[in-house]
Amino acid sequence: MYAWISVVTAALAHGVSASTPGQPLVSDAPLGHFQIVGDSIASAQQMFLGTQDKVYIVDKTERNPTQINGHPAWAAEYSVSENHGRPMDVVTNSFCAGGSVLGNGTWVNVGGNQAVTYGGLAADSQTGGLPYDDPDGGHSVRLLNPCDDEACDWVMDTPMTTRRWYPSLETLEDGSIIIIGGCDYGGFVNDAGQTNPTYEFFPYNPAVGLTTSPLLVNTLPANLYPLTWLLPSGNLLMQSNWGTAILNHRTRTETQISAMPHAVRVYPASAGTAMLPLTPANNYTATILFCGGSNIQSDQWVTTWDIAQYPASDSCVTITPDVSTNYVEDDPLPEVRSMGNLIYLPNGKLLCLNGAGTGVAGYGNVTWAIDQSFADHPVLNPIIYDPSARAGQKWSREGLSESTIPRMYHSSATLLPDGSVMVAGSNPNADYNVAADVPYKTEYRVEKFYPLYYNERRPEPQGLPSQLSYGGPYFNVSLSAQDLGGNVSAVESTTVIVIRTGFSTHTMNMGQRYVQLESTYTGNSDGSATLHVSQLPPNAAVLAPGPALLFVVVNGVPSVGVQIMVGSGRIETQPTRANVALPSSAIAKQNSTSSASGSQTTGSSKSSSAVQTVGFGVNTFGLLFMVLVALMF
Ligand SMILES: *[C@@H]1O[C@H](CO)[C@@H](O)[C@H](O)[C@H]1NC(C)=O
Ligand SMILES: *[C@@H]1O[C@H](CO)[C@@H](O)[C@H](O)[C@H]1NC(C)=O
Ligand SMILES: *[C@@H]1O[C@H](CO)[C@@H](O)[C@H](O)[C@H]1NC(C)=O
Ligand SMILES: *[C@@H]1O[C@H](CO)[C@@H](O)[C@H](O)[C@H]1NC(C)=O
Ligand SMILES: *[C@@H]1O[C@H](CO)[C@@H](O)[C@H](O)[C@H]1NC(C)=O
Ligand SMILES: *[C@@H]1O[C@H](CO)[C@@H](O)[C@H](O)[C@H]1NC(C)=O
Ligand SMILES: [Cu+2]
Repeated sequence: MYAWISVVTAALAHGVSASTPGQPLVSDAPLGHFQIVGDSIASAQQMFLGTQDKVYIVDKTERNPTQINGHPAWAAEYSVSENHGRPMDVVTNSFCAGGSVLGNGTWVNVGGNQAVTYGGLAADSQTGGLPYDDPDGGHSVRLLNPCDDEACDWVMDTPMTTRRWYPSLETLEDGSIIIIGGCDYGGFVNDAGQTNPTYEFFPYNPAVGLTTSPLLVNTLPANLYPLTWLLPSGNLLMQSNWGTAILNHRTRTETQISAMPHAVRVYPASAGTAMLPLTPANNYTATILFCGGSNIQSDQWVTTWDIAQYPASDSCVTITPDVSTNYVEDDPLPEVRSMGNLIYLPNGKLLCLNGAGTGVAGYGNVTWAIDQSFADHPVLNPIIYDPSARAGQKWSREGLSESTIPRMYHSSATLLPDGSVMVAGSNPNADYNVAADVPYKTEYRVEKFYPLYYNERRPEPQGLPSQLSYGGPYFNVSLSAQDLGGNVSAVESTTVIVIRTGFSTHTMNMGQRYVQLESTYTGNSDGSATLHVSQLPPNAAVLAPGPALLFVVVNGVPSVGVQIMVGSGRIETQPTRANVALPSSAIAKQNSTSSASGSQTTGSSKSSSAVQTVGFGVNTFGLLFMVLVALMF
């Protein structure tokens, strides 16, 4: 039976195939649970998926026991398939750096802190030397070309002209990166004496240089790591402290818009934030979700009161900046949460995990801190947000179990190609600290969270491209009858999804994005089907060029994602052209023991009457097909 299906599938496959995803390596995962799978070597303050199998971890300089080049390692490469870490050398102090990926696939990590010694105190030498040999990272630009042969490492590039501790990065539609904000020498929040309220572009253009952002000037002291998204209009949404602005990065002009309601969302309040999926149904219109954080006024960012026991916010709001400049109330979180990280699942839902019920990000030697942590009451349970659910029903914890590991300040998370979510880090300590009496230790344990679809047989779509363009000819992807669960009607709701997993740090995944490609289908009489799939919309601001994962989701179950290149693979104005019109959707009558096959066509739109007609045909013939399958066993 299975062999027969393979033959049919092979016959349908075309030459455009880059790689056909298989099944996950883990076959009996504890669904809805976290599982401890390995050791990250360095604490995962910053983390991103770089290849199909490798996750890169960047920490601040500290007394990690693993050594590299004669000093502690504060970066690592983690093999997902082997659950094994390899120490790496980021050279300078990458403490609270920012990161993103260029349109040519190179990852960039910028900024950081001065050289430190034990306890996170400033070192005498800012150019290296014992104990940590961590030159000042304030101006640093570090580049990495991810690899699967364990041969790659970070390379220092020309430094920036100003210091940036806690900068935000966002990849732009030409594959370059905007680097925004930060401060000179850090601290809990920013102050007028050390703020860097400017942005610049990488690769650096001296003719453009630095531009001052009025938003950053006006939102001290909580203006570090400003929350930033490239919008499909080509503008950027920037959110900092209680302020919001639209930045036109081409003219370098800014417009102040609505104040953020209810809570501060940026670090250290640290809400969970994400752009909701961009889909044909919403015409690729961006809505950004902010959940949790903390209601702290600008004059309250001082350490003279017990912030660690101050309850976080449960409020969620959205904004659709290309359409309206007002915030809109959304379903609140089921419990208050600071540092609850939002991670896309390929099924279009968002997983919220990590965080604390009281306090905020940050640490220090103050009497009220929990040892050094400025947060307490870790929230251990994951929750899932469904953007398509009705108001009042968006959050769910059904079938989900708690983690055993508090993950608060300096924790991170990323979606993996197999549809699980890797979670690591948490280190509200100035230096590596695993002392028994420290409640929130430096955390090296890596967990995987397994969504409820994880153990289902995954679709194995054939004919996936290795590159997507902005418009142009469509491509065909074949799904076997088995991929469709023995019911060809499943193809009607099948989606093709591109996800950029982003650069995870401080409760943000910079650059994280979910884009559904337009598709139609042809269901074949043997129960298999062909998807006809458009390229991305002819607008590189929908998804900036660079690497991303491609999934096909059948009945809510994703294929194992394959890494593809979005755009030309170069940092340049991306070529765009109209998408070629897709064939109309159609499902052929299914084979039965006696009747010959025919064909019914629905037309390209999924109008309810047309779907009903097809649905009726499929109900009958799908049932017969399944009987046939049963008989063949
Ligand atoms: C990508 O572009 C950057 C900036 O120009 C360059 O440093 C890097 O080497 C390029 N990467 C590749 C893979 O060409
Ligand atoms: C905070 O206290 C720890 C432990 O006592 C010490 O190692 C560290 O240097 C102190 N940090 C500062 C900034 O004083
Ligand atoms: C969808 O968005 C595009 C680009 O912004 C616009 O030209 C078009 O009119 C929109 N279509 C609908 C149906 O809103
Ligand atoms: C895709 O499939 C359709 C019909 O099934 C066929 O007409 C078309 O030529 C195919 N296109 C490509 C690019 O393979
Ligand atoms: C279904 O019908 C098609 C077209 O007649 C034929 O090519 C195919 O082999 C049939 N499959 C089965 C399982 O009978
Ligand atoms: C096949 O799927 C369709 C749409 O999902 C559903 O309505 C129908 O009941 C299914 N048929 C069978 C035989 O399971
Ligand atoms: Cu930090």
